[in-house]
Amino acid sequence: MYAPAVRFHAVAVVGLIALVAGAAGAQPARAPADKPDWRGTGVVLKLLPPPSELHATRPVIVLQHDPIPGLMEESMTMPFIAASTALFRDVRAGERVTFGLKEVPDALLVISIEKAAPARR
Ligand SMILES: [Cu+2]
Repeated sequence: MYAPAVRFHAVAVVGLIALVAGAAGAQPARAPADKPDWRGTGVVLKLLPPPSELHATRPVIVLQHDPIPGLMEESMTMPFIAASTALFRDVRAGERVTFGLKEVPDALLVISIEKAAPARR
């Protein structure tokens, strides 16, 4: 069963973030609403407009992401809540993307998604 494992992973990540925030001893300076707190790269596995198996009311993107320095030091596959389904318009499952993450009180939100530039050769 795929979904329950993903849910558990999301809970574990939220716990990890709370731990990191607590260890810092102070709230990080908040970036403006449209500025990401972190930037990541990875491959889109699923784009799930609500309602989906992962969330009843919010859009979810499942990403296989590369390490995100300062946030998650390992590559992993995990779901993120997306700020809006409008973010899904220009990307498809299987594509490599860059994305912006913002920490809000109830989620680690994906606030931007762009197709990654083709690899240089
Ligand atoms: Cu992760």
